[in-house]
Amino acid sequence: MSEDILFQPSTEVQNVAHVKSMKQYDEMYKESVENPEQFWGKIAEKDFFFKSPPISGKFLNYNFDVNKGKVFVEWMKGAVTNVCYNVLDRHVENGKKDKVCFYWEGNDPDDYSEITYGNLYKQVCKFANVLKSLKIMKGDHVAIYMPMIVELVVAMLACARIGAVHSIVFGGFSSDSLAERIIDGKCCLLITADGVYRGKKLINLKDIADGALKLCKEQNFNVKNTVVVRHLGPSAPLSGKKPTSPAAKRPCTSLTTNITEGCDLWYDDLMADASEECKPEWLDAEDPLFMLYTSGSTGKPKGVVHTQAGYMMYAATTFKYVFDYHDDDIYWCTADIGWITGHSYITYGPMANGATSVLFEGVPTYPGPERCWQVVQKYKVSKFYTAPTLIRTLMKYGEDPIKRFDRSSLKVLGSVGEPINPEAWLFYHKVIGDEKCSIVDTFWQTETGGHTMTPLPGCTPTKPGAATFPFFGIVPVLMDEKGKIIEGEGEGYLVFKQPWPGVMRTVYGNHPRYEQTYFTQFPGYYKTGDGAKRDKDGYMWITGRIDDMVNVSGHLLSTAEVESALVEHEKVAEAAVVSLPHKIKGESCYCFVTLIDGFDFTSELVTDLKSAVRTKIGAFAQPEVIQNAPGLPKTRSGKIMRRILRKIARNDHDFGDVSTMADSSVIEVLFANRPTTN
Ligand code: 7RM
Repeated sequence: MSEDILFQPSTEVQNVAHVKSMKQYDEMYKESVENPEQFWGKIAEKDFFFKSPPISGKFLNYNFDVNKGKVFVEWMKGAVTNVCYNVLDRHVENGKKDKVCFYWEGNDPDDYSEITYGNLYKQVCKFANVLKSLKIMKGDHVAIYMPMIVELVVAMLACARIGAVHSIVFGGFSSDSLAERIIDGKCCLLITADGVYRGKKLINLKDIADGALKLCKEQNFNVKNTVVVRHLGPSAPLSGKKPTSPAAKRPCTSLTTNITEGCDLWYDDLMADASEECKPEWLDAEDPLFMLYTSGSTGKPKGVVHTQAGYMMYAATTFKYVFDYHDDDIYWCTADIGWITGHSYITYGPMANGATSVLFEGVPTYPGPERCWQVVQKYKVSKFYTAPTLIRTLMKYGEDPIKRFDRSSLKVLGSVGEPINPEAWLFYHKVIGDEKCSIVDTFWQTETGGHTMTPLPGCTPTKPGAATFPFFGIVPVLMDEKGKIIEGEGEGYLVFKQPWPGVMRTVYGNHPRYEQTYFTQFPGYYKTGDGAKRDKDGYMWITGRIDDMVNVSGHLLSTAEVESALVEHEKVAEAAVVSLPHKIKGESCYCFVTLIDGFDFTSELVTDLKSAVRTKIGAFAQPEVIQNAPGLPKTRSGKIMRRILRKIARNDHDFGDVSTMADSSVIEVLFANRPTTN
C-alpha cells in the first residue's frame, strides 16, 4: 500500500535546494558513478583545503575483488590535508569566527550554553597542546568515553589536529565493553568525564572508566593517564559556558570522583596552562582519522577504520545535499557522538560546512515528551535528524506535546538507524512536520561513513518507509544468495558495486576480517549485510539485517555478543538469542537459555541474567525475554536452528521444514515454556 503513495518534496525546500529536480539528480548521479574522479575532484577543489592537492590520475585506486588480490581503497593518496583545519581554521579565517558552532543544550532545560567557531578553535588548539604535553603523537590511539558535551568535540578534533586516531566509545557501554575496545584498539590515553545525568539518572563515568582500566591492567594492558573533564564536579569552569550559565546549579552532591594521583589528570587544570596556538599536523589523505567499534556477527566488535580526506569529503557532501544545508540553517541531530551518526552528522559533516548545530546532552523525552519541540522552538531548528524509535515513542504520547510548540522553522526531517515503518513515517510527516517538510530516510552504516541510500529533500518524491535511491557515487545492486544479480522488481542482498570516498578502509588489526566480512561472499562487491527490495518504480526499501544481528532502538548488537554474556553465568550451559519485533525499539532480544543440570529456572535468575547482559555490554542491550530452554533445536551437525527459535519467540507454530533437525520433540517443550512476561 505505502508503495503506491508518493509524497512530493516540500516546495519551500525545493525552491532553494542544491538539487531541485530528479533530472538534475540523475545528471549528477551519472557523473558521480561514471567519472568519480571528476565528480569528487571538483568537490575536493572547491570545498576543502589541501596543503598539497590531490594528484591528477591518482585520485582513486582500489580493488574490491578478493579473487584479484588484497582488497583496498585509496582516495587522493599523496594529497596532504588536516581535517581539523578544514572544519575549524578554514571558517575562522573566512569570517565565520563569531558564528555559533554549537548551541549546547544540557540534560536540564535551564542548563545551556553556546560556543562559536572562533572559541571552539581556541579550545581545540589548547587541548591539542595538552595532548602533546602528554606525549601523544601522530598515529597514537586515544580512547574517548564522554557524555555529549562540548569537551567531547574538543577532544576528538584535538586528536584530529595532531594526527592522533580517536576511538570513541559510546557512554552507555559498560566497563567490560570499554576495556575490550581500549585493548583491541591499542589506546594509550583515555579521556572521560566525572559523570553525567541522563534524565534523572546519575552516571558515574569515571567509576566505569576506572573499572575498565582495571580490567585492562589484569590483561597486562596499561593505560598511563586518564584525562577527566569536570562536568558535574563542584568547580566546573567549562569551555564555552557563559559566566551566567546555570552549570553551577547542576545537582552534583551525590557524585564522588576517585582520583589517583599521577595517573588521573583534570582537564581544566591541564587547559589552564595550555597555549592557544597549535599548528595542525599535515597528513596524508589516507592516514587514519579515527576508528569506531561496531558489532560483528561473531560477537567480537570490529574497529572500523576511516581515513582523512575521503571520509571528510563524504561526510560533508552528504550533509550538504541530504539536509540541503544552507548557511542560515539551525541543525539538530539527536544521536550520540559515540555512534557513527554523531561522528559524521554532529561533528565532521556539519562543521565541514560551517553549520550551526544543537549539541544535546539529554534524553529526548526528559523532563517530558515535549522536550524535542521545546528545543526546536527555542533554537528555531530547521533541519532535524533522529531515529524511528524516538518517533514511535513520541507517537505514544499523542499530538498535544508536539502541537503545543512552534515548529514552523522545520524544513527537513531525517531518519536513521533502522527501517522506519510507514506508520511512524506518516506521523513524522503529518504531525511533526505539519505536512510541509521533506522526509529523508537515510540508510547507511558505520562502515559506509555517510549516507548511501537516501532521498534528496528538494527533488525526490518519497514513499513512506523507502530509502529510495542511491547517493552520489553509490551503485546499489541486489543479489540472490549465490551472487546472481536481481534486475528490476525483486528482493535480495544489498551490495555496492564500487567504492565511494567514505567507505571504511580496514578492520583495525585484522584486514582479513575486513575482506571476509564485506567482500568474500560476493567478490567485487561491498556487502552491506542488509536485505532490500526494489519495487516496480525502482524505489529501494531496506528490509533489515540478513545476518545474526539485532537492532535495538537503532543500536546494532550481535546475538553472539548477548549469548556470550549469558553463558558466562555459572548456571547457564548454553544460550541462543534471536530478535523479536518490538513496538517502540524496533527489535529486542529474546533469549533461550539451557541451564546446567541441578539448577532451577527462577525469576531471580532471570533478573540476574538481564543484569549480566547490562554489565557485559550496556543497558541498551538488556534482553526483553529470557526463557528456559531445557533443549535447543539443533541440526544433526549441532548447529542451533535460529529460524525455529524465531518462530517460537513469535509464538508462530508454522515453522516449516524440520527434517534437518536432530530431535524435533524440543519444539513442543519450548512452546510450553514460553513465558507470558518476564
Ligand atoms: C547509521 C547507522 C547500521 C545498520 C544497517 C541497517 C540499519 C541504518 C537504516 C537502517 C533501514 C535505514 N550505523 N539501518 N539506517 N535500516 N533503514 N534508514 O545506524 O552501523 O550503527 O548500523 O543499521 O541494518 O546495516 S550502524
